[in-house]
Amino acid sequence: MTKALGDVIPVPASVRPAPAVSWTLDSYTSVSAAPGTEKVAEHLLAALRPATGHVLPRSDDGAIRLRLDAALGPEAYRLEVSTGGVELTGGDPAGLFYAVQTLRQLLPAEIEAGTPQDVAWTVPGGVIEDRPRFGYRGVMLDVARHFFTVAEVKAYLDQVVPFKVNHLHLHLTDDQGWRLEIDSWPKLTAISGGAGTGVDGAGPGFYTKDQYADIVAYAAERFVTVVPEIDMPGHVNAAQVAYPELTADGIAPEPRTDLEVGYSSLVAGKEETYAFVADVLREVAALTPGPYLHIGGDEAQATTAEDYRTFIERVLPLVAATGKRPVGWHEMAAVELPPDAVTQYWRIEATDAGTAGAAARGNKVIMSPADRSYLDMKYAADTPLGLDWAGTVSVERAYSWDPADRLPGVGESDLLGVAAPLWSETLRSLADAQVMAFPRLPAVAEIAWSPRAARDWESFRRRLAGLGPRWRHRGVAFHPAPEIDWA
Ligand code: IFG
Repeated sequence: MTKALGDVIPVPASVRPAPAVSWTLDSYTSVSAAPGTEKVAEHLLAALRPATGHVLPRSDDGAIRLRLDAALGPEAYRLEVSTGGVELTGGDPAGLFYAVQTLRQLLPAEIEAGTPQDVAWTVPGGVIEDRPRFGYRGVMLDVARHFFTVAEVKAYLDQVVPFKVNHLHLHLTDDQGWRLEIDSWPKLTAISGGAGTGVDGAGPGFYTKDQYADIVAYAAERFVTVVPEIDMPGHVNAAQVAYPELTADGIAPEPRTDLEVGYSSLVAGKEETYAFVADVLREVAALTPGPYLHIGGDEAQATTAEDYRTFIERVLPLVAATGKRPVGWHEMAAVELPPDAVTQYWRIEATDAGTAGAAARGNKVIMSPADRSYLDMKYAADTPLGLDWAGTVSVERAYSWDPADRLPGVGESDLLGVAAPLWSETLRSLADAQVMAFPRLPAVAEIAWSPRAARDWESFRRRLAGLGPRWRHRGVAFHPAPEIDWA
């Protein structure tokens, strides 16, 4: 049964079906890639060859045609299926990559299998014209509480890019562990990045600079920008275990593998603190082609309000000195921020004066409310993994909200976008991460990408059902949420 043209997640901005038209990929199909589309063509072939078993050679008059047209705009695309074939047009290579993601979903679910399937590869006719609502469509992976290897991070990327996600925020440091080697402060990983420094003494270790660069490159090939987070002034026990001079009394604290937060703080009044921060930010920025450096700033309960302000006001210029844009959890708005600073709202209160004040001054906001977008929240009381301090988050709850309505004083034009954090205190494997992320990540991704007016829970839950077979073909673990009539 051929899918409906609009049966895609995120739902496209404009879908004009041509019911009498369809096209079937077969052994005669070839691919024409216009100049500048070669890299995306490789992604297309990698997506289509395994399950179809066809060579899909390049040609000048292929039934599948890839081209660019800047007039469509950034990250936008046009996909036309006619009796003669499929034309994918990108406003830029990223938009063309998103056209490929949409085409994958228009093909039968078997396209996601790794071996040739005996299926009619028919796609429905018509025209899709699509473009993102927000430019920042992110996922965050906490690699500090539980460390995920390079291969696991790449696998997670492969599983989120089908939903047009374009930012990967890596939470690299916390009380339990420090996960990125810093040449000028080698004990950070030598002492606090070892195997078993995760929660419950679990987890492999840390990224060398080459491994981090490998993740960055892999993400970039999929049009995903990496946003590294060095969380401070709180969440720093691991750094202080490695370097006691970063504490008030110079005595190393005990390593911690429990779940408590809010007990550690860098010392705002010590010059060593800023020498440390400057070195770390400089090295992390040098590894990060993307525009953002995330400095955390959350849950600084062990830092006085005055010291917090002193610390943030001294660190923001250190970020600027690296040429990057500072991002921080919304507590950072306790100080007057430089114009390009971005606050990431994460809590569950109905209002937040700091964030609204920052927005009023022109600072952009990334919306990540824990009671909607935190993928580490339990689906329901009986969910084995996850936390529930923000309440439980069903698939419907993850879908049925809008970032422009979330906080008074933070409207559509104040938003940089939306991100779905996955904290890893209770996760011990990639499969654990997948069960918590899927199917709620597609819900948040549709909020980040699709026109608000095009979103509808009944439509989404029907379209979501079709992802089940695709995840099964890919071997992606997911939560078979009872409210979805899985295909
Ligand atoms: N809040 C903490 C995280 C993590 C989370 C788990 C933020 C910004 C609770 N800070 O979310 O470190 O523990 O849901």
